[in-house]
Amino acid sequence: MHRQVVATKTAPLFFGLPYCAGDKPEPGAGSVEQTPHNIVHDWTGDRNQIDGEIMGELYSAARDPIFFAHHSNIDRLWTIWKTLPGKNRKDFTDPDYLNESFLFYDENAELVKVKVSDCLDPTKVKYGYQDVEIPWGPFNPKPPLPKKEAPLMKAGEFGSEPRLLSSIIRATVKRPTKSRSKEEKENEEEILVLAIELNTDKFVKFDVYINTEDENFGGPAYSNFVGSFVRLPHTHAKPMKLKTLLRLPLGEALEDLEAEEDDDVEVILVPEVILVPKVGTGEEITIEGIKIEIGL
Ligand SMILES: [Cu+2]
Repeated sequence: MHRQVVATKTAPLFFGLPYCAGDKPEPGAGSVEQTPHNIVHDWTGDRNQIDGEIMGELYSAARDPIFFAHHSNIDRLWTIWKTLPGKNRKDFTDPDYLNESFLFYDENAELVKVKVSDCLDPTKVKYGYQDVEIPWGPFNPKPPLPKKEAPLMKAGEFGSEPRLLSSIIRATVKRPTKSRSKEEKENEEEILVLAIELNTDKFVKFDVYINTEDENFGGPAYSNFVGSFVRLPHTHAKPMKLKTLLRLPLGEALEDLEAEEDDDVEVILVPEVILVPKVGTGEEITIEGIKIEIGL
């Protein structure tokens, strides 16, 4: 939660890349959509009934009462995100987004049109959130794996050939710049970008770590963890191959790992099939490329 909400400091990284009429679908989901949103749909669903009436299925999710608690909490996280420090924690301002409208029936059964811009300020829709402690606000990560004394083994560049993510992928990725000032880091983020191809009727999850050789990865409590990719299957539409991006902020993890002066980053992709072997075939997803860029 800390990496997905606190360390994710720009709108495109948190909400996802803008999707406009005429664009290819799913340009790249943001952290709030993937984890916590998608993964909670999966955890409260049932993968054994993947085409059943479950939380992990787009068409039936809202038939489960937990759907409404889950989505209310996602809205709450959105509000919390906007109050955290940082100049790039703002809603999108593109008029295409603000003027997009949806039709609903109100409490008098009258059809009403609601625009996105009507919903961005919770006080306008007459609700607010209780001020509660955020357990994942401060982050005291466990010590990096491995410890700083030993030089990190380099895996070598990813190369230009796509690779199936059926086992762990390691790659050395060049950083476009290093030793950035505090102000530069506040203006723009250092972003790991993965180009992905997947099958839309399959559940896909993998975790991303940096600068570790340990096979025991440790999980998200370690500073080496930078984020996850989670996509729910859409089994009621025609299955197709989909190209998308995963974009993860590296800034905070590089600080935690004292790796800000390094020329490159070791990237480790851990598919869920490795951690939970009975899930998936390991052939749901292909990584087409890995790079690091500076931006929003
Ligand atoms: Cu949802």
